[in-house]
Amino acid sequence: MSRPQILTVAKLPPFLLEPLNEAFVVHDRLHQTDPAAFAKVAPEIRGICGGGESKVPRALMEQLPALEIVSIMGVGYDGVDVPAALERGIPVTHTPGVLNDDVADLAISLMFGIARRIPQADRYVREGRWATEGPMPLARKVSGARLGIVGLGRIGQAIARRAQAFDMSVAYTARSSKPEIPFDFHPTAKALAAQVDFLVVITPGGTGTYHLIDAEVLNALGPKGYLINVARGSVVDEAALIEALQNGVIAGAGLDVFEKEPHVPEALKALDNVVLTPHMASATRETRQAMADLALDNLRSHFAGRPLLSPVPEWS
Ligand code: NAP
Ligand code: 8YV
Repeated sequence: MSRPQILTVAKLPPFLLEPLNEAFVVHDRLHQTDPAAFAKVAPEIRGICGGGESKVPRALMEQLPALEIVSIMGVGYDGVDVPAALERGIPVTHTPGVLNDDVADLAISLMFGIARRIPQADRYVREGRWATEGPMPLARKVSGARLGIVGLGRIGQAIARRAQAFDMSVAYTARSSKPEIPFDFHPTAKALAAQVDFLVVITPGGTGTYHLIDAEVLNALGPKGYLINVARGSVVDEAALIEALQNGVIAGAGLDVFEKEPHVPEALKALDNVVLTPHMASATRETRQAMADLALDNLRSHFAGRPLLSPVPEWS
């Protein structure tokens, strides 16, 4: 039997692309590189494989009459038009769980990075300023501080567990309160922000959370508060955040995600009270391998007629 044909919609790592090539006939981003060649093979394409930031719009799926599955190597799938897929009975899969540790680790790292000013301190040493200017100004203590988590799902809970080891109090907001979890629930991000020192954002992206963190939330966080975003750039109003950072409305921010990746506004780069990382929260060899394995296994399961390992919740 001929191998199923797959379209990739992201630059996938070799440890996913190589096994994909063994199991399937792979058209690597052909819709972008050679639309004429893509038009010829499009009727045969049965699967799409992409990353958490990939766009899989209705218009792309409409060009693929034989499409049976969309497999995303990432837990976030806000770039996939899930309703359009479900209308045609096409399952969408993602890679939840296997990246919780790394994303939580980076959220905590960004919190320490900005509060203890670690990148700034590194520059201070390298630029010889320690010798000429003496010790750096005092930083902000993290242990024992108040943490607010926006989105207490798989990763949010992993962040909370780590924070407890630093004697931090934990409060949260989410779509619904979780009576079984012993943290204070606040019905809105604004109410939560008013009660904490560090506000960590870890919701999905997409229309449901667009600009959930706006000027009002930042005002509530206040001049001693820090914002950490490891969710999606779309969840934070970036223009409002820049204004808040420039004017001392909040103390600082640690950001792994941005509204127009990979472009980061110059105004943000010019600020000293931010730590910026290039959407790398899950980017360790161990975790990316686990994500790749799960994305591949979902495709294999589908084409072998076995149950999917991790369909998105909308599918169930
Ligand atoms: P999850 O288990 O589905 O948890 C999502 C949480 O967000 C849930 O607590 C949910 O509330 C809450 N939420 C959803 N919509 C909300 C809204 N409008 N207002 C307030 N809270 C809302 O997801 P996860 O596995 O923890 O992943 C979360 C997200 O992290 C992913 O979707 C992805 O965008 C992002 N992420 C980023 C990176 C990175 O590299 N920076 C890596 C991995 C993941 P309920 O519990 O009430 O449903
Ligand atoms: C990756 C992510 O950047 O899982 C997600 O939602 O944002 C990250 O883990 C990406 O998905 C890798 O493909």
